[in-house]
Order: sequence, then C-alpha cells, then structure tokens
Amino acid sequence: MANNNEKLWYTEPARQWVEALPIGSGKLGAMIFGGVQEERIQLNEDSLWYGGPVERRNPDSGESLAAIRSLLFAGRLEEAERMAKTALTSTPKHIGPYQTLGDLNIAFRGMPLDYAAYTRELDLTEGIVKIGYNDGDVRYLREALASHADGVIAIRLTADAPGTLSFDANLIRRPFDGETRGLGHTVCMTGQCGPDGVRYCAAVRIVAEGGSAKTVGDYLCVDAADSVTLYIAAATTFRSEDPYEACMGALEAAAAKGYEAVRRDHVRDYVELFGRVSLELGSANESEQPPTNERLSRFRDGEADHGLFSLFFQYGRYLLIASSRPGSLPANLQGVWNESHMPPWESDFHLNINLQMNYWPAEIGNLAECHEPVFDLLDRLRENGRATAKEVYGARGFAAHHATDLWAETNVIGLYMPAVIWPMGGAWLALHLWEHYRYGMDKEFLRARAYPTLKEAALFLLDFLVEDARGRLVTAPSLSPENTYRLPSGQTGRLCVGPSMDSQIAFALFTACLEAIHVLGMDEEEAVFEAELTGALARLPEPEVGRNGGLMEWAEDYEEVEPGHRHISHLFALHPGEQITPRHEPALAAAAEATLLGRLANGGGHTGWSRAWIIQFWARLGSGEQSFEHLTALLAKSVHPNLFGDHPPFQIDANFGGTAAVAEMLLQSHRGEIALLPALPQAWPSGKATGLRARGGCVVDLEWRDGELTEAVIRSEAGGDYRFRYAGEEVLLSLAAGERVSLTAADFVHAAANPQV
Ligand code: FUC
Repeated sequence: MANNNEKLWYTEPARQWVEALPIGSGKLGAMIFGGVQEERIQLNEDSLWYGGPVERRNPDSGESLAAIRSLLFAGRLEEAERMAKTALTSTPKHIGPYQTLGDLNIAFRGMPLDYAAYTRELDLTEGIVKIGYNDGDVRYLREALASHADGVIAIRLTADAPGTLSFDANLIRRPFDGETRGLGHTVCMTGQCGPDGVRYCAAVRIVAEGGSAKTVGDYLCVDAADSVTLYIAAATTFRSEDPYEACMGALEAAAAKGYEAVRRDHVRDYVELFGRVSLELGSANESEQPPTNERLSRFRDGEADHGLFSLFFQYGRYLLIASSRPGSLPANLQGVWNESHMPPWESDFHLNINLQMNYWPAEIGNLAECHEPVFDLLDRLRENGRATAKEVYGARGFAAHHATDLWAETNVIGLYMPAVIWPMGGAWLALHLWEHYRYGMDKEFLRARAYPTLKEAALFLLDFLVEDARGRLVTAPSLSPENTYRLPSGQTGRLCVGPSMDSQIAFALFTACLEAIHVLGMDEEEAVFEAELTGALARLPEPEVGRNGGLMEWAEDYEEVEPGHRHISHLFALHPGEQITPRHEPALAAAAEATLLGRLANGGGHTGWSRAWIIQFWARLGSGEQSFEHLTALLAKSVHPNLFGDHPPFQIDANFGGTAAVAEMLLQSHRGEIALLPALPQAWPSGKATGLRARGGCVVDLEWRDGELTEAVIRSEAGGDYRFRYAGEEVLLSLAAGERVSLTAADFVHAAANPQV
C-alpha cells in the first residue's frame, strides 16, 4: 500500500482541471476528475497537434545574415533588430498547438447527491487512480490506468452490490468534434486536426459483467451492470497509417486480455521504472497525513512537512514515466496533459530551457529510458536543421531555434524578439545525448547515436561563430534568452553579439565532442574536427565578472532592464553546465552567487520553472539552506492542488526541475567527482535515498542521521575510477563493473588523515 508520501489524495471530486489526477502511458494521457454523478475523463494523444508540416524559411534570411551582423557589430541595434525581425523570422511565424483529444463523459444514472466516504487518489506505487464512495450500503470503486504495455487507458468500475451500474458515455471534442459513431460495443471519433494535420481516431470499448451494454447513436449505454471496464485507445497518422485500425487492434487485444491482466502488466511495467528509487526525508512517511490539498495549505501556512518534498519528488518521477516513454514524443510544456485547443505557448517544445528542464530528472532519477523520446526528436531536428543551418546561416551541421513542434521545426518560430532569434536550441538539446552517455557509459550509444548529433551540432557552431573586436569567437546574431539590456544611451536591445549562455553552451558542446573523440578513437576526419574544436575552444569568451560583482550576461557589461528576470541563462556554466564549480572556480562561483542574489532581490523566481532552476543553482553552490528555502517556496507558491507546477498557468517544467533539484541536493556527479549529500539542509537531519544514479555508471544509496552520512552504498555498473567527495574530503576508488562498496562518514575522515586510503 502506498504510504502518505506515495499518493496524492482528496476527499472531493475535482472541480477544476488542475485538481484532476493525471495518468499517462507516454503517448496517451488522461485527467481523471472523479465525479459521482458525472465523470469527466479528459484525453490526450501526444501527436495530436494542429496543422501539418509547413515550409517556413524566410526567403530573405540567407542574404541578410551578413548585414545584420555588421549592424550589430556597429552598434546599430534598432536597425539590426528590425532587419532580423523581417528577414530572419519564419514565414509564416507561428506553429500549430498541441491540442486536447477531447473528453470521455460518463453520465451515471441513479447516483446519489449525498454520497459518503468519498476518496480520490493517485497511487504512485502502482500508477493507478483510485476513486471510491458509498451510496447507502453500496460501495462504488473506480480505477483508471494508462498502460504503456498494452497501449490503452483502462477504466474499471465496480460496486459491491450487483446490478448497480448504469450510465451513458460519449466522446466530445467541443467545438471541434470529429465524426462520431457507435459500433456495437465501441464508440469512436475520427477527424483531422487542421489543414494537412494528422488524422486521428479515439475509441472506447465497453466490457460489462451483468446487465446490458450496447451503443445507441454515439453513446455507450449501460444498464444495471455489476462491473464495467472501459478501454480507450487513440492514434494519429503521425505514427499509424490507419489510426482507426490501430485503435481497434489495441482495444480488441486489451478486451480479450481482460482487466486483471491489463492491470497486472501495467503495474509490472510501471513499477520496474518507478520502483528503482525511494526517498525518505524525516519520519513523516508513517504518520497520517490529511488530503493533499489540505496538506498543501498547511504547508503554505508554514507547517513543516518534509514528506511533502518526497511526494513531490516521486510525483515528478511518476509524471516523467507517464509522459515520456520510448516511442512517444517528449514531454512538452504540459507533459502530455492539455485540455485546451489553444494552450499557452502552444504547449510546444521550448528549447531555451523548458524541454531541457523536463529531462533533468531522467538520468539521476533512474529513468534513463524515459529520456529516449528526446533523442528521437533530436534525430528529426538534425534532419530538418541541416537545411536551416545551410540556408539561413551558410553553415555545416544542424541548427534549431528557441522552440519546436510535432514536425521538428527548426526555423525561427514566432516573433517575440527577446526569444526567437536564438540558434542554440539544437546545441543545448544535443548535450542531453552526452549526459545519457555519461550516466550509462554505453559506448555503443555514444558511437552510433550520440556522437553524430553532437558533432553536427558542433559543426554548426564552428561555422556560425564569428570573430569579435577582441579576437574572440562569438555567436551573432543571438540573444540571452529572453532578456533585454540597456545601452548607456538609454536604448534597449535584445539581439546581441556573444551572449554568455551561448559561449557556455559552445564550451560544453566542444568539450563533450573532444571527450567523445577521446573515448571513441579517431580517424583522419576526426583529427581535422578535433583540431577545429580545440582551436575554437581556446577562443571562446570566458565567463567574466561584471561591475556589479555578478557574472556578465552579455559579452559587454550591459545594464539589465529587468534585474529580476526569470531566465538566468548566464548561469548555464553552473548548471546544467559544469564550467564553474565552487571548488574549481571559487571566484566565478562567488560571482554566480552574486548574480542569483541580484535576481532574487529583484523579484526573481516568480515562475515555477525559474524557481526550480534557482534551487538547482543553490544545490550546485553547495547551499542546502538556500536550496531548501527555494524548494519550500516552489511548493508554497508554484504548484496547483494536484501538485502540477504553476508558471502560472500550469507548466510541467517546475515539476521536473524541482524533482531534479531534490536529487541534486543529495547527490551530484559532475566535474569528475561524485559528491554525497552536497547540499543537505538542516531541515532534513535524517533520511534515506536509494537508487539515484551518478555519472560514470553508478547507482547510489544514501542514508544519513543527525545531518551526517551513515552509509553510502555504491554499485558501479560500468566500472571505473571514481572520486567520491563528502564534507570536504575525498575517497578515490577503482571499481570493477558490478562491484559494490559501502562508504561511511568515517572513511572520508580517514582518507583526509591518510591520503593513500
Ligand atoms: C520561456 C519562458 C516563459 C515560458 C515559456 C514557455 O519562453 O520565458 O516563462 O516558460 O518559455
């Protein structure tokens, strides 16, 4: 049974969407409201985006690049921005949104208004939503799960008295209903999502025990059944030639298999991932906790509840499993859950922080498989991005900008000038391949999958970089996502030369390529590439400290227009990069800290994801107290009743970023060392975490008491030489593949006294 920190639970049905509970199989998603008279199941299919692929390259882009650069270098900002807006932004500008698939509405007959003993929960240990209530002597139960194993959503309705289930259910997609039909025991909706868009099918199959079940019109009608299972399938032409056939096949197979077997296989498949990691913070796991919404409001009132952090952490892992599985699309701005036809920011894939943040917990949280959809997207970005690199920038390799969509669009998207002219999205995302390799140490993955994309991302940058007046290689035109600077003349600008984040991404990417070449070995072609990389690396701008004592966000020490801006892009080098660590670059780390404090003093951290990044930064700076303070603020200010992250509105990156940050407070593994409890706050004096992963192919279990490490059990899956750090001391170990060692705080003390140990 799920303990208090492994379930979200409530004593009322959801009234609004952000109270409903999410289930997902990667491709399919649903929000379960749990109504008694009426159940609303809001459905999603990850490839249901509006509109088809569009050729949007601006025909004037290639010609204008040199002129825009010259204007920028000459400090003629306004002209440069105007030219960039007209000649570089795509034609047309905006991508189609990710949309809702529609609702399955179940209208019950004979359900009471005065039901009792109502509970609604999401059990994270099984990945199942469970609803129960009483009508007089009869207890009704409902379960909902999204099975990755069987490719269906299953809803099971039971009661402990026979013949008590009667309802009518139908599918709608208001105001864009497709064609709806009843087919005996199945209803379906088929349609097309915009001109040239995917064609889709959503279908619901009913299996009833007792009573009768049939379709009338496009309704599923059930009378006096003992129990009922609804299977839901959905598909689009993005992956299936015939979505209707795909749905019917999945429904047929699931119905033939039966609910118990579908449930069993779902739990097995889900637990294999979810069960790899456990987290206990304090002893709150055992004590009774009020419903999640009440728990949250007590927390907001200042009541300590460390179990809520572990719940939030495990929920983040749950959400990643539910929205990102091999074969699905990556988790978008809302994971896979979206009830709208016009969601904020099109619910797209944002490449200037948001998609990357979604995947920060994947490796450390022991869900490496869930990272795969990003790699599939990268394959398609690479394909499309070659044309963008060549035609817009006259460069080799591939480029993608600040956002992309179902079709892996790589042109400049939109016209919001602080964001769009930013050709670094592909390079940043490509680094995820490198991280996947570093955690798993699978050389074949590096050779076949990661390296070719890393290389093409780097080739683009090698060609795109230009020399500035100081002889450095800088990006131009570009910007520091999504910030604005002010010149001494009072003029403001976004477009610029050499924003710090770009140089830091280039540094990380070139370094990754050089290390990959080192691992994989070199032929003649690679020798040329290696020389290019080494040459360019030496000429990239280094992180610099500005007049305010913080890291400079731009190549010039410009004044910031909005000093509390939500993006803190120039701290990429601190996280997710590792160019700056407090131990290796204390002065730059101190400047990074000054930057953070500056942002915070001016109202920073006001969006959920920004706060999540701030926790990460503090964890990298080794401050458990600051990490804790901002984690507390994240939960107090930036989550909805169902613990969905709040931008506002709902945006899932805060869940994923927050989850990764909790993990990094306990374990870090960059810059060649594995740090145990690097940012443990005083508020968590005792605890236990198992199954976290570290770079270098290790799985780490940690236990601590009274603020001190009692035991770390390390299993090296890859084998290698490791440098472990704890409380300022280090232990060096060579481990064979499969070897397991245990370290305690005392080992580090001894190591300090006797460096040979
Ligand atoms: C970036 C952020 C916004 C929002 C959007 C989806 O542009 O600046 O805050 O998260 O992505």
